[in-house]
Amino acid sequence: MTDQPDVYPVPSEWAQRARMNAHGYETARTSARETPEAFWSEQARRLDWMTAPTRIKDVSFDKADFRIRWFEDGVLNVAWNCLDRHLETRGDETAIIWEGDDPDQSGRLSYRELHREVCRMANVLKGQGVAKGDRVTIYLPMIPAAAVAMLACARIGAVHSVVFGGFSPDSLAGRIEDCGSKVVITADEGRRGGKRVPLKANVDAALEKAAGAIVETVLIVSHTNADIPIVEGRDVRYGEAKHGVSDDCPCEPMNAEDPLFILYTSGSTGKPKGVLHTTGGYLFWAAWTHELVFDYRPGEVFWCTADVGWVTGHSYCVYGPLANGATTLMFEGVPNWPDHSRFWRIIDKHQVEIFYTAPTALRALMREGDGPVKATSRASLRLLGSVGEPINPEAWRWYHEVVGEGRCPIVDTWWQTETGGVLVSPLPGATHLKPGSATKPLPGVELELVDADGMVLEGAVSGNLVITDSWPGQMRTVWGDHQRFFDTYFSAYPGKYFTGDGCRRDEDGYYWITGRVDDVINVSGHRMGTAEVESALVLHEAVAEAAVVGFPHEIKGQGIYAYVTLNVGVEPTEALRKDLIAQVRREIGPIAAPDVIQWAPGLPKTRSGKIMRRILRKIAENEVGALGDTSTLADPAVVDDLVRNRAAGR
Ligand code: 6R9
Repeated sequence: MTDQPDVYPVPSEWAQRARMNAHGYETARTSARETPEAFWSEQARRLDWMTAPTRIKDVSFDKADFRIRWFEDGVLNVAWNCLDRHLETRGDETAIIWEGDDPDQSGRLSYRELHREVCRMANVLKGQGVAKGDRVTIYLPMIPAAAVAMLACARIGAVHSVVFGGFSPDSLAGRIEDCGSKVVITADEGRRGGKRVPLKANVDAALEKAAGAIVETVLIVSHTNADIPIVEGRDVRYGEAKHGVSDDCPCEPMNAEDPLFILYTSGSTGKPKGVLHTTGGYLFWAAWTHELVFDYRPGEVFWCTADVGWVTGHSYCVYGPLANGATTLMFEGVPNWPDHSRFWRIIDKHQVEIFYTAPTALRALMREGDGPVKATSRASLRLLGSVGEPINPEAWRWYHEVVGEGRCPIVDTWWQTETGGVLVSPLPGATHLKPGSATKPLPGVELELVDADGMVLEGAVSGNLVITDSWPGQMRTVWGDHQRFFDTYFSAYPGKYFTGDGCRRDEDGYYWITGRVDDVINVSGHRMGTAEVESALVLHEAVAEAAVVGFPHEIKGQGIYAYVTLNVGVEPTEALRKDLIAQVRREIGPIAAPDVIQWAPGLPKTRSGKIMRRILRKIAENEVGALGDTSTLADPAVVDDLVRNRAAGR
């Protein structure tokens, strides 16, 4: 493309009309920095408190007195904030628009209807013995029942753990056991791209495996009406259970620091961790950022394409929009089925104003050309958003020019499961855009770039991204392992939260996230720990050792490249390769399936036995001319072999 601008200035109508303009941004940033107590106490009034907080912020990232508490003495209920308080003003307005996988299926729930559904499910859960503080695992497709289940838990003070429907029975089992759920809420089946997902069967398989599980009840929502076996005494059909219950259910008063949910996410070591978010700070952050970043106006239709199994679905399909009384769209299907116009058709069908998706989806659609986009109108669109991984400038420009017809600002939002909501993003009325940059931190977010030794880097440089002070939406602990929380995020650079991301800051102070600097890979916007994939591979009887790295992938952003050393006497065959891929799908889920398996007679190791991933990454990236320092290798011949056989392995 020729003469593409590097900077896209804020359109003048946005500067005039948006909720926050450049002046407002500077003022808020200064207030948040200089008078945080007053600033956050004022902002937190957007929530409806049973007891308003007077103790606003109590934080220390230091080892000696490590603590993160926000709005500590405040009392509130999340379901009240997302439902009850809207009934008088917008009870009959649409809370959720549901679009099924099948384009002929869709529906709407008003705030009043959603409220009633949530109260019923809350009463059913109570009837099953669920009380404040108990954990409930939710394993559902993208149907309104998923939001209902989350809010029903919040209403009675139960802590939900949503598990993505694409995860395997094994992954589900580990998550059920780890948090000790009493109840699992699932559906007979889900639908995705015309195929059925056997959710209930997966729950059965998971519970057979989870020896330590204490699940008493499996609550089954019927969705496809598939024939499913029922385990007497354990399985309860929700459709039957809800008949006998009242649609009145009082909200449990919750302390701001009481847990709201656990969400498992991958890290560089060990099993996925249960990220814990609490009631007041999380809900505030989801609601505040939803309004500010997306410039949300009452009556608008907001569509976040993420699944509720990911944090993006928690904060921007459910909690943020509903706390703001918005209309949120939930889509069960996939962007490329029945055809590549599906997203754009949905936008026209439901007159979506704000659309929020992931770069991987955009790249996949972009490959199909402009035709499927241009076949639709998209006139309702006002603002576009991106999340999950760095968006390459080419995809950004396509999104801006073709999807948004040059009319809609793009908010490239950087954040993490751990951060609860967006931390770095343009504000559409305040920030000039640069394709590929998440631009600047929101008010109250204090970033630094540091080098490997923790030296603070000034000016236009690259380094590791850290955050020097807390924000209300920050995670509070790793479920069951507070020490791991501290060690993972606060030990690398004492007194600072380490994001795990590398980042460049340019001469205008704009931030450009360059990707993970730890052993986490980002596949289609989904986080995957290399250690998890390795564990799944070595479970196979043919495998002696495995090392997994990421490599640049045109559509997925990063792909999974596995080096596998077989046991002595085992022949590498095509069948074995398929078997290993199937094994990973079974153990973790389809999203973790390796794109490449290279047979490796040996892995490059240091003399102390550490695998040198840096070298494996270079080989996977086909940068074999730049392997760097190999002098610490125990056996350099191993590398020559891997380089020689690289092509053969793909
Ligand atoms: C919300 C979410 C977090 C990791 C994060 C970073 C990457 C997310 C990004 C981005 C560049 C963006 N990431 N948004 N990188 N630009 N706009 O995705 O949470 O699944 O926990 O992933 O995703 O590497 O550290 P999560």
